Amino acid sequence: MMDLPSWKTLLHLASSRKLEQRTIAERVFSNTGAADFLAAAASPKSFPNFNGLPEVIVTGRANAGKSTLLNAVLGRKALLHTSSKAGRTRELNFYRVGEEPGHLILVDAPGYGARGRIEWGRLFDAYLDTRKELRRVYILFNAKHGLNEFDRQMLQHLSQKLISTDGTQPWTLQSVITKADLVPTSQLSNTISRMRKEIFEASPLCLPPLITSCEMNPPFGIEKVRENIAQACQLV
Ligand SMILES: Nc1nc2c(ncn2[C@@H]2O[C@H](COP(=O)(O)OP(=O)(O)O)[C@@H](O)[C@H]2O)c(=O)[nH]1
Ligand SMILES: [Mg+2]
Repeated sequence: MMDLPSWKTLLHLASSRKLEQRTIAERVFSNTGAADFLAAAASPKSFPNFNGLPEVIVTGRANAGKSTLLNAVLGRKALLHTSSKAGRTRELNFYRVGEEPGHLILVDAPGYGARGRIEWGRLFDAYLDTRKELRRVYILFNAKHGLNEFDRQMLQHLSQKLISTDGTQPWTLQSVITKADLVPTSQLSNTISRMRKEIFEASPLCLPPLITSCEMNPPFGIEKVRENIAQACQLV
């Protein structure tokens, strides 16, 4: 009979795999200066072609911190336009990670909710339904505001799209809680537990939230987001 690996060996393998994942993610995102804006699409006809590079997209209510998070992930201060005014992003914006031809593409999307527009929703849906390169959707929730009805509807909407009619899963869904710095430390753990539960109730297949803050110095949670993206794109 074959010898089974010991727990010690398994633990060692798991920890060296974690280290490897981190190193690869660091490499993927290391050349921050090379990241670039590639294209904007206001209609499905203008979805660009990047020769099959894997893509991830962010969504969330207006002001959830989508553009800020992508700037942080890219290691850039202002490649993406951020704003305290809601609804500045009206198109899908495509950004390359790394020097040409690039490792992967990040896509910034217009916000949904009271200030979102029907046509932005259609554009986002067309992207989800047709984009072969899509690997993971990141849905962002502001820690200070929690989830509202629009968020629950979006989670349910995404859940329906998660599994295709032939039973395959073309992409995965990952939640992110942003602006953790806006919640007093004493309440943070309660807030996260509550939001995690609400996310699970609306979308059981959504991956449990990563926690970020771009206002902390240094920003919090960005390495985890990078590792998560690299893993979703099967670069690790
Ligand atoms: N305190 C705090 N503010 C943030 C954080 N991330 C983004 N913001 C602010 O939230 C506002 C909206 O951010 P933005 O990235 O434009 O949101 P978007 O509409 O989802 O793209 C801006 O004023 C940002 O400076 C964060 O982690 N902490
Ligand atoms: Mg934005």
